[in-house]
Amino acid sequence: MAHTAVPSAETRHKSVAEPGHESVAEISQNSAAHSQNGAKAAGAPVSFLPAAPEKLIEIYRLMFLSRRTDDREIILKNQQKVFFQISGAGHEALLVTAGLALRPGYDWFFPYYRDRGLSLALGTTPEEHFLQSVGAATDTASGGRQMPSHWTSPQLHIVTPSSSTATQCLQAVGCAEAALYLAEHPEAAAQREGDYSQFHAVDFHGDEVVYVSIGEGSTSQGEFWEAISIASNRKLPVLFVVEDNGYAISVPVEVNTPGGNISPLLANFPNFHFEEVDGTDPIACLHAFDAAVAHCRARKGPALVHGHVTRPYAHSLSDDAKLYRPESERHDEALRDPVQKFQAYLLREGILDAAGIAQLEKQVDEEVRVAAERALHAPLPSTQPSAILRHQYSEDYDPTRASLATEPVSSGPDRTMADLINACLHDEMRRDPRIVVFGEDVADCSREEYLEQKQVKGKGGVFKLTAGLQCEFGSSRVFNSSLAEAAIVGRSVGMAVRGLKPVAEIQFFDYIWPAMHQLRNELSLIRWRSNGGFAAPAVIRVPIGGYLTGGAIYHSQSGEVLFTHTPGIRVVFPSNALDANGLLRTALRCDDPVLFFEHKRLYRETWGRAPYPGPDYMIPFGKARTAREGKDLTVITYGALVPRALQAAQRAARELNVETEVIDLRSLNPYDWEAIATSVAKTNKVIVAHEDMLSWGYGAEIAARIGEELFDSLDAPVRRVAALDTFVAYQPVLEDVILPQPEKIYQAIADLAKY
Ligand SMILES: Cc1ncc(C[n+]2csc(CCOP(=O)(O)OP(=O)(O)O)c2C)c(N)n1
Ligand SMILES: [Mg+2]
Repeated sequence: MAHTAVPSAETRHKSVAEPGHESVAEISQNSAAHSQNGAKAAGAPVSFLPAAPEKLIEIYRLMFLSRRTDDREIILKNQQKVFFQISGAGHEALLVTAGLALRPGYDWFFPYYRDRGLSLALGTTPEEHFLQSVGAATDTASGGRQMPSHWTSPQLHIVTPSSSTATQCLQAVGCAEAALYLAEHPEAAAQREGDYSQFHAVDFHGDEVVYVSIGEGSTSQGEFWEAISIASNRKLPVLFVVEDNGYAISVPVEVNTPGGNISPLLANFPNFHFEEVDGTDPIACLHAFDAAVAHCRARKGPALVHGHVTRPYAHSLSDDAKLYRPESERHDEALRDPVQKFQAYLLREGILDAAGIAQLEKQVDEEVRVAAERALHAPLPSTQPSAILRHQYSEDYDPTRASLATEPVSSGPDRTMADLINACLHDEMRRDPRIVVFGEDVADCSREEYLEQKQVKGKGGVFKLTAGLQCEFGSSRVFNSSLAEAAIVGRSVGMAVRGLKPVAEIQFFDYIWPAMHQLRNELSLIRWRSNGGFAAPAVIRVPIGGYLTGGAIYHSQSGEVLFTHTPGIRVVFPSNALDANGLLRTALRCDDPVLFFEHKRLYRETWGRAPYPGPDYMIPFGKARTAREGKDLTVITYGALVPRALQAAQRAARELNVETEVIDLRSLNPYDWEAIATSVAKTNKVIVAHEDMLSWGYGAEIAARIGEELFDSLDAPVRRVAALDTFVAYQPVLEDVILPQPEKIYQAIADLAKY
């Protein structure tokens, strides 16, 4: 069987060739000299062996290195020198052979916490593993932010993982989509000065494979099935590896998986190559991975290798398997231990003799001992808050800098917010070939022939915000996603990590929740948790809000505060056409992930229309707009409450002779504290108004900070105007009472004016 070309063991593991270390070839030679078994001795012609003896010895060395690294980490944990341990024990044969079948720094990797063997086979070092165990400043994966066993290496293309089971599957799908996209659009690799692409070189080869692994228990997650389904449907070069150790912590496989075996359940997905193997047998695994990788490289579709492995060390060091697995079961499993079995195989086949094994193991033990020792003396991370907060956002591109602001080059008639968002998308897609637009219903028409034959006009979004994009830029750049919100955001993460600029749409804010995991635990965290190693500057556009008359519970929700409470993601919420255009352009050019809220009620409002401002109009994030000047009182607000606050302010001027200043925040994270402070210092009275519910709302933070920092400027208590603490009801008379109306803002102004 032809082996995929992989960097040699020596290139991946320089330590092997260091002085005092024998190379695998030397161990093989030495062992042959000792061997009594001439015919099968290493160095002799061994055409009946499944692979070159050096390769088999290297597999054993890596398996043993993986096991010993775990063993050493367990000792360190017991000595309280490290703080967590989860092992790859029992998974080594499957993972090492996976690593050797793939190309580090060429293919892409989305592993999970059992993949020590893969990580070592790809070229990470035991010292790097221990630096993560101790949480060192020099931990190359995360600088002390992530637990051990969260392998990460930009150089090797090992993408920063979280601890969430299954989220990695959708990211791998996005990464594979990027591979196909870049092969079709090589011009997208170009870098431009002055936007995010300047800082993200893109590499692609046309036949790279994306590896993702998962435990058998975690295949119960919906995100796994979404990933399988999309990879199958789009024929993506994703190599899925299911590491089936029979347990998810204490839950046996038959509880998670109908029939107790995932393979037959998957068998009908089209375009896949499936392999089910004894994952404790490296020879069987080698064959399985060779076939699976070849299928992916040839762009025939995805592959899945289901390996049956063991779990000798319980789930983690915090788990005691004796509580739920009887002695007999653990004993039977021990007989399948991959390291012991493969050692016996090498001896039996005469590939290594006892002295050769001893020499190899001694060398590995020494390597592990030295690596651990060095890590224990590594510097700890800085505890300065500024250092802790580093890499939450891009250090290369500051989307708040004042110099981004441009003057509109206005021309033509007033246009709606919907028009100017659509115009911005057209402009930026023309400028930036890395932009890919997708989501539910965003395409003009998935069945292209209907468009080509001019049988249909095309849809372009339920609110028509993306209308005409597919017609202008083609179906590889603008396409409908499957109806799966976690997948929309997870794929965005994977594409953005590869250097694309995904612009995804969540159809209604009310349905963002399936994507919450990907937004909260993934998109916003990629840069910080990898200590700046990876970034995912995707833009997620989300129609939001009520005042729709009949929108009811599931088409009227707000909840932006849940995302302003998530570090790492920019949150933008324009109130009018011009701001929407300028802020969206900043979002598309910047280097951070952005959640771009578009108020549905404002899409086509007469208020807030503006002429098209030109293809380079930008507004920096974190700069509020004074929507109305006033000297007596300030209303701080955003979104649909801007026009409502303006109505209330006009009435207050007319009826009460009170001049109200209205500050439109425009972006909620970051927000313009300076503008708030300046206005409050001038008016000494302040109302914070928003559409979302009152309690725990966005206004609570602003009001608290005003109380803390601007107390001396206040002539009256800070007031908040917001929705009732409930969802928006269907019947308009109920909606009118639940959501804050201009009348309510007016009453608050009137009350405050009395002070
Ligand atoms: C989304 C999510 N839910 C729960 C957990 C807690 N958890 C961590 S590992 C694990 C079991 C995973 O079992 P399996 O997928 O079989 O992998 P294994 O640990 O056996 O290799 C659970 C429940 C988590 N990390 N993420
Ligand atoms: Mg398991």
